[in-house]
Amino acid sequence: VDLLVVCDINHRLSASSINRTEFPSQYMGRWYFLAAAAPADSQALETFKPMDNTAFWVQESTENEKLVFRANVRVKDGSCVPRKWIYLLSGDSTELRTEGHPDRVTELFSSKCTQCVILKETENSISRLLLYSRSPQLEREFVEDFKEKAFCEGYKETLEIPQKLEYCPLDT
Ligand code: GYM
Repeated sequence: VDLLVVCDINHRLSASSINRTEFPSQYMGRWYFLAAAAPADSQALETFKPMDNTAFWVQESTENEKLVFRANVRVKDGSCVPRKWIYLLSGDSTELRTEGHPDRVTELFSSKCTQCVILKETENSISRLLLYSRSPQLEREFVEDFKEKAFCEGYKETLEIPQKLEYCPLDT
């Protein structure tokens, strides 16, 4: 963020508009990864730098309290790298755990963009914010709002996902 941001209450991360009654059904289906933020010099964004774009597909598992997250990452060299994670739901909470990553906690926050969600991933005191949208294109004000919120929460390094190449096919 290279402009002056006066941080105020509107920049705080909030989960207040997350519909807990519908949870998690409102998050099923297709998502696009648009931006990420991390503390300066944390290296937490390095993993995303070779990426051109990533589409996600979220579905209920046949097992209770589990969700299947599939992704197909378009790498800048043109290749497609499919990925899959199992997320574990915990009772009434909107907090998620990742199978195979016992120290990773994922929290959900709302975005100014109503068709978006912000995820906060924390693992061993390192955390980062991730912005996902139902649409691959987002108005500038929503990307800027994400960056301002991130900046004001101490995540001073941000990365926008370039999306210069086509999306890789997503098997559903
Ligand atoms: O390829 C790197 C990737 O972005 C790393 O991030 C993750 O592995 C987190 C999974 C992202 C899931 C995106 C789906 C959109 C959010 C839906 C929220 C679901 C809550 C039940």
